[in-house]
Amino acid sequence: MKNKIIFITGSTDGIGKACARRFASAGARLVLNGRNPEKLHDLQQDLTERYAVEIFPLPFDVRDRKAVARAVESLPVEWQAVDVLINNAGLVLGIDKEHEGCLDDWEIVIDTNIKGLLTVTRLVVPGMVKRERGHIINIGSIAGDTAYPGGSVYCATKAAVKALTDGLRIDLVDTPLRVTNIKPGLVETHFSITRFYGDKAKADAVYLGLKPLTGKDIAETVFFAASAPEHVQIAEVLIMPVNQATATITYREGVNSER
Ligand code: 8X3
Repeated sequence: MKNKIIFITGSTDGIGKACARRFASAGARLVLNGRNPEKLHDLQQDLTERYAVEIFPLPFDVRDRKAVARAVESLPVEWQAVDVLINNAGLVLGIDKEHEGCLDDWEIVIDTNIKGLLTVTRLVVPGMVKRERGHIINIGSIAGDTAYPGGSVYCATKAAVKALTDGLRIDLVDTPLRVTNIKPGLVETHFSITRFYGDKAKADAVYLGLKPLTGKDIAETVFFAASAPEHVQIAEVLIMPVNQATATITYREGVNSER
């Protein structure tokens, strides 16, 4: 991984941040995206204190097509040859039923999880095709395989990530590029706190009675896929805590096991 350029969207929290750490520890060069320039700056400082790593911070909101284009075009030539694109930026807001939820929130979720991923892919992948080298790793979800109560729109966006990942793999089949969908189950990050609009108690309840995955667990899987031999394409990985069996079935010590 030494000196490879890894471009990570949504790198200032959770899985994205854990990926930044994992690849930094392996000597990669990192293009780190996030919406908040201060958080990006703090992350850059933290990583450069711990590792011998070069970082190019790239603040933008994946929902803003023009900003994404400006940012990608602003990359200096020595940062343009991206080896691995990790499309991680994503979120969920609310746990409402499909016929009752907030359209404004859903627009944010759809624009980030689907259109944002597509925009970054559209801007970064042509360079990979030209260079005949690259790996696109999308962070999907178990939610893309099965809908669950209160997850309708989020699940739809992750089903879209699956379709976009599979479609891209088909479109790139005659190239040396690899395309991967990492589909986590329950991972304890800021994800549920955002979902519950900052209500930490409700977020904590999501992981009650079992040991959830961490961002680091997912970053290890992403790293594994990225460091496989070049002829090996890890198409999908579904990864869950040991006491989770499906999107809705878990075993929780002393707690009702259904979502
Ligand atoms: C995160 C997994 O099941 O909490 O994408 O939605 S889940």
